[in-house]
Amino acid sequence: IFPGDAKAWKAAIAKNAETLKKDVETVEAQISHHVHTTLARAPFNVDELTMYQAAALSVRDRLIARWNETQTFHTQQRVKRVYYLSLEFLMGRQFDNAMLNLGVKKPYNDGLKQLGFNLEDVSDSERDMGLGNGGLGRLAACYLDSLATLDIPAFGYTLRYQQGIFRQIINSNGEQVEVPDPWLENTNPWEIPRLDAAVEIRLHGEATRGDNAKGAGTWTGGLEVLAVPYDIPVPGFGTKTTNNIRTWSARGKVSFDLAKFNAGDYEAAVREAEEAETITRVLYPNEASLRHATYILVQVELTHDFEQNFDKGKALRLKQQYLWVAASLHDICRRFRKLREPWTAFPDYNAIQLNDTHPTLAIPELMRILVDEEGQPWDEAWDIVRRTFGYTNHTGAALMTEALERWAVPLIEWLLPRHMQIIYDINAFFLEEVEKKFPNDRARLARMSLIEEGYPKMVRMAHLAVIGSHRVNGVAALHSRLVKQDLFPDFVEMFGQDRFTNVTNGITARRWLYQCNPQLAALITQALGTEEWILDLDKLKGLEKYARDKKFQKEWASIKQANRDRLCEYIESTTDVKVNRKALIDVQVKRIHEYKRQSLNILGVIFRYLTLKKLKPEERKRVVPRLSVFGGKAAPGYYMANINAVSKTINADKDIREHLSVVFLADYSVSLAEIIIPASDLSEHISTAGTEASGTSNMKFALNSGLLIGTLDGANIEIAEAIGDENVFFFGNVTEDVPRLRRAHQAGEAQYPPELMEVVDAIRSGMFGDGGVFEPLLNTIFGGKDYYLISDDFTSYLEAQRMVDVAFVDQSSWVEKTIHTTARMGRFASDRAVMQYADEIWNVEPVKIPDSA
Ligand code: GPV
Repeated sequence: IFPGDAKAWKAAIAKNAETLKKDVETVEAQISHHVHTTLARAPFNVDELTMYQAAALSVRDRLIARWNETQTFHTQQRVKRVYYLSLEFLMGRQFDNAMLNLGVKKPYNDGLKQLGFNLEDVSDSERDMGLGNGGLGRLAACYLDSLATLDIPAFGYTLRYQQGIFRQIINSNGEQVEVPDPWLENTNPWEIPRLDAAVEIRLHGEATRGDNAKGAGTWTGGLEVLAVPYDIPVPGFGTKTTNNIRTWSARGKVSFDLAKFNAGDYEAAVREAEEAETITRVLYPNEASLRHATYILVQVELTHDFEQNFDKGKALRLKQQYLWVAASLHDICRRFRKLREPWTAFPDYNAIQLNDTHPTLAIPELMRILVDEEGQPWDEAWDIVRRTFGYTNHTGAALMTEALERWAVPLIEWLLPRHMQIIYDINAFFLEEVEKKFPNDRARLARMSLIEEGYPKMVRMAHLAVIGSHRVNGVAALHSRLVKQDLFPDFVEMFGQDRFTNVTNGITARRWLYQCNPQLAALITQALGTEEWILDLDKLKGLEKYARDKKFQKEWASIKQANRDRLCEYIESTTDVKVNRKALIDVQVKRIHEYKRQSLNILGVIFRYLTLKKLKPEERKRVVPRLSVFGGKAAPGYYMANINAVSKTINADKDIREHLSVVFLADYSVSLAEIIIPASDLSEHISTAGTEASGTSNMKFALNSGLLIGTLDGANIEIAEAIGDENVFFFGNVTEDVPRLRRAHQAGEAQYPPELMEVVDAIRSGMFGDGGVFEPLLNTIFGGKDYYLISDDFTSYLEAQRMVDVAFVDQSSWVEKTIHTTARMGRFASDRAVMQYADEIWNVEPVKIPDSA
C-alpha cells in the first residue's frame, strides 16, 4: 500500500506521530512550529490573535490526523454513512470545543501560560462560525457532535457562506442595524480547502424527456459553475471518530476564459465568474419561519434590499439550494460508485436526512442521476430514492402551513428545466396512486398535488419531501402530532401512521454544560465521582440525592452566583447599565419573532415597573429584584425599538434601578449564549401554544440549572414531564383553544384584561418616550385580531411571574428545584436523539475506529 520504501514510510509516520503527543512540551513545540513556519512570525512579534492562530492550527493537525484515520477506516470497511443535509450549521467557536473533545485542554492551558499567554484571552480571538440563523442550524451542529461521539459515520453537507449571519448593532434610536459578518477575514484554521476536488454544476440549459413517460431524459447547455469543497473536521468526545462537514463554495468555471480574455473582453470573462461566486456570498438571514409574519416589537421597513429585489433574491436562494444539493449528491454517488455495487444497494450504504425542506431538490436530483445518467428504470429509481431519504419538519404547525416552502414553477423551469419535468412526472404517477386509493375525490387530489394551482403555479416542497422519504419526523411530541393532524393529514391517510414519527430534539452536553459551565461541570463530576455523565446524560440523575443537602446547595448556588457575576460584568462592559448582582436574572434570548412573543415579556416588564412605582420604598425592598435580559436578531428590514425604549426609561429611574433593570444585549450568538445561559435563574419560552416546533434553548437553560417560564408548547411540555410540573412555571392557553380564541378576536368578542389596559395607557401617556414607536405592536394586539393571543395569555403570564417571585424568596427550595431540574434533563441529550434517528430512520450502526488504524 505504500509507494516506494515501506520501511521509510513507517518510520516517517511513527516519527510524525510524536508531534501528536499530549504532553505540554509537545504542545508548546507544535505551537512554536506554527508561529515560526506557518505564520512566519518571531516570538517578540506575537500577539493574542497570532497565538490563537498558531494554537488552533496545532489543534487542527491533531484533528486532521484523526480525520484521516476515520475516513480511511470507514472507506475500507464499506460502512453505511449518514449524510445530514442542512443549509445551516451554527457551529460557534471551535477551539475550546476541539481541545475538550480531544482531551488536550490542560496541556494547551499550561503550554500557553508558559509561553506568556492566557488561554481564555487567546480563545477570545476566535470568530464564531455563524453559518446559521437559529435553532435549526444549532441543532445540526449539536447532532454532528453527537454523531462523532457515538462513532456513527456521518457527513454534514452545507454551503460555505462568505458572510454568515449578520452582526447586529443597536443604534442610538434602539434600532437594529445589520453589518456584514467577515468571519473568514483572518482565514479559517478549522477548514481544509480541497481546491482540486471541485464539482461542475449545471444551471439553466435545455432538457428533454425520454421516449416513454418513465424513460431517460437529457439536460444540456446553460451555464456551468464550480462547487469547491472545504472540509471541517468534527471530533467526537473521547473517541477517535472524526467526521466531516463538507462546505461548498461557488466559483466561476470561466474565471480564466482565455478565449474571451484574449479577445480583449476582460470584463465578460470576469463577470460570469463573479456571478457564480455570488451564489455562496451570503447566508439568507430570514429563514422560512421568519418570513411570513408582520412584526411587532419591530416595524416593517419595506425598502430593504431583500424585499426590493424580491425575485432576484428568490432566484439566488434557489441557486444556493441546487448548487449545494447537486454537489453533495455528486459526492455521495462518486463514493458509492467506488463500491461497485448495484444501484439498488444505494440505500444500504447511504442514509440522507433532509433538515427541513431546504434540500428537497435532492429528491429530483437523485432521480435525474439514476434515470438519466445511470440508466435505472424509473420505478426502481423511485424506490431507491424513498429508501434513502428521511425528512425532518421544523415548522410550528398550528398556524404556519403558509410558511411551508414553495417555489414558483416558472422559476424552477428557468433554472432547472429537467428537474421541473421530473417533478411533474413524480406528481403524475403519485396522483395516479392517490386516485387508485381514493377514487373520484378531486378535492383530495388538489390538496395533495405537488403543484399548487394559481398564477404562477407553485411547487410544494414539503409534499415532495413527504412522498420522497421513508420517514417524516417532527421535533417534539406535540409538534409531531400537529404535523400529522394539521400539516399532512391526507398523507397520513395515504401512507399510514408508520411513515410519520417523532424525534424530540436534543442538545450536546459537551458544549452546553461541560464547555460553557466548567464550574458546574466540575461540581457534578465531583458529586457523581465520575465524568461518565458527559457521555451518558441520564447519569445526572445521581444528583437528586443532593438536592436537599445544604452544603451541596450552597456550592451549587455559589456557582450560579459566579456565572451571574460573569454575565453582569459582560453587561457592564458592553452597555451603560449598572446592574444589581443579587437580582433574579430573567432571560429571553432567541430570534426575535412575533410568534415567540418577546412582546408579552416586555409588556409584562412594564406592568412590573408600574407596580413597583406604586409601592413605597420599604415595600419595594420586599419585592424580588430583577434583571430582564433580552437578546436576539430580527429579520433584516425590521427595526427594533420597543425593548430599548422601555429599558431606557426604567434604567434611568433611580427609585427603581436596584429593583428592576432591563438590558438588550446586541449580537446574540452561540458564544454569547455560552455566557448568558449559565447565568440565568429564569428563562422565557412563551410562544403561542402550537407555534414553536420544539425550542432547544429551553433545554440548555434547564441543563444549566435555570428554571423555565413557558407555555404548553414544543419541548416545554416534555421537559416538564421529565423534571416535574412543580419545577416549571406554566401559563397560558393550550393549542386546542387557539382557533376558538382567534375566532373570538375576529368576531370582535375578545375581552382585554385591565392589567393590559393599564400598560397600554402608560405607553400612550409617553412614559417610554414617543408612544408612536409602540403603535405597530399595539396594532397587532388591538387591531381586531391579536393573532398570537397576547391579550388572552397576559393575565396568566403575570400570575406565573408572581409565582416565580414567591418561589425565589425561599432560596433553599429554589435551589432544590434547580438541582432537580439539571438532574432530570438526561433525556434531552442530542446523543439520545441521534441514537433514535440511527435506529428508527437511518438504520446505521456505530463503527469504532481501532487504535491501530
Ligand atoms: I421551519 N426552526 C428554525 O430555526 N428555522 C426554520 O426555518 C424552521 C424552524 C426551528 C424551530 O422554530 C424551533 O422550534 C426548533 O427547536 C428548531 O428549529 C430545531 O428543530
